[in-house]
Amino acid sequence: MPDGKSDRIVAARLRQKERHQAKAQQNGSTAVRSDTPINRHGKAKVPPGQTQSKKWPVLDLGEHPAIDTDTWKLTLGGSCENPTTLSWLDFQQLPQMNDVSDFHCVTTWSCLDIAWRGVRFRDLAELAKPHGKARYILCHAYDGYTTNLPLHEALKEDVLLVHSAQGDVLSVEHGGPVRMITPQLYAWKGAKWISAITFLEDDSPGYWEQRGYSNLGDPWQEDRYSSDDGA
Ligand SMILES: Nc1nc2c(c(=O)[nH]1)N[C@H]1C(S)=C(S)[C@@H](COP(=O)(O)O)O[C@H]1N2
Ligand SMILES: [Mo]
Repeated sequence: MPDGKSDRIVAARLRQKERHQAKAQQNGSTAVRSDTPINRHGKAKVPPGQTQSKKWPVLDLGEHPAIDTDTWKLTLGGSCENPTTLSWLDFQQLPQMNDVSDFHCVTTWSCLDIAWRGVRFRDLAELAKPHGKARYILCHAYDGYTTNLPLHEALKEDVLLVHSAQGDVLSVEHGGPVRMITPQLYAWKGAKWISAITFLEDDSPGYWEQRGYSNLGDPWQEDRYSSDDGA
């Protein structure tokens, strides 16, 4: 994890969290207009408090690890019957899905209708066979980032580990060779440069979850920040 640079990024994002919480206290909740377009889950395509961005911003801790497909590996481990490490070739041999979904960053921008190609998390879980007691996952990335989510959220059909976006190879700045996407949750739940997924019986907060972001991050509930951390 880089020091100075990521510290400044974290400080700026925590200031934004405070501004957002102060404003939300003044305004109450943001209502969704009844004529807004809806997504495949029957929810507003642009969640409350979000603004559509035509360009896809790059947002991370400032370090873009250069992992080529020869060295990239994905390790599935923790509470599962069949811990395994996949090479790029192994990964390419799994069923490849195309999907179009939206991308919501907690800092209030949303990108709509990104065309993805990759492997469903669900298919990876089928390989690893999580134990019945496994209820959470923790995703690890090559830049040292981590993020946790409930296993049942990760198992939703549009949660993918993608290697292509908008018909092109996923660029390094957006998390190539492989990143996760979680369209139903804020985008910080999708690790760029993903390196490992650990199945857990007990929840374990990731990078932003330890720094005052909410544990679940449901954009339609504006579940952005945890309120009990005092930050
Ligand atoms: N490895 C890693 N993954 C990450 C991050 C990060 O810093 N490192 N930032 C998260 C955040 S806060 C967002 S909004 C999205 C941004 O993805 P993008 O840069 O492709 O827009 O990546 C998420 N995944
Ligand atoms: Mo984000």
